[in-house]
Amino acid sequence: MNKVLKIEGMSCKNCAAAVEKALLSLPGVAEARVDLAAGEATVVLEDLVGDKALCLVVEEAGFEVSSVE
Ligand SMILES: [Cu+2]
Repeated sequence: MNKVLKIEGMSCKNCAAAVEKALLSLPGVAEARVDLAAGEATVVLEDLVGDKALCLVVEEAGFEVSSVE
């Protein structure tokens, strides 16, 4: 299962890397890929992971999630 997060506040490669790292730290997240230009992160879930948990780790890393699809 894939989810796409719209993320605000990412401005460079370091931001993208920080978001990827934060998402990968969650159990159940198999892959995390950030598209910096689009302001999006795509996660591949190998387990059920709630939208709230995904938003929380991104927010803890210092960014805002505007939507999860
Ligand atoms: Cu940055």
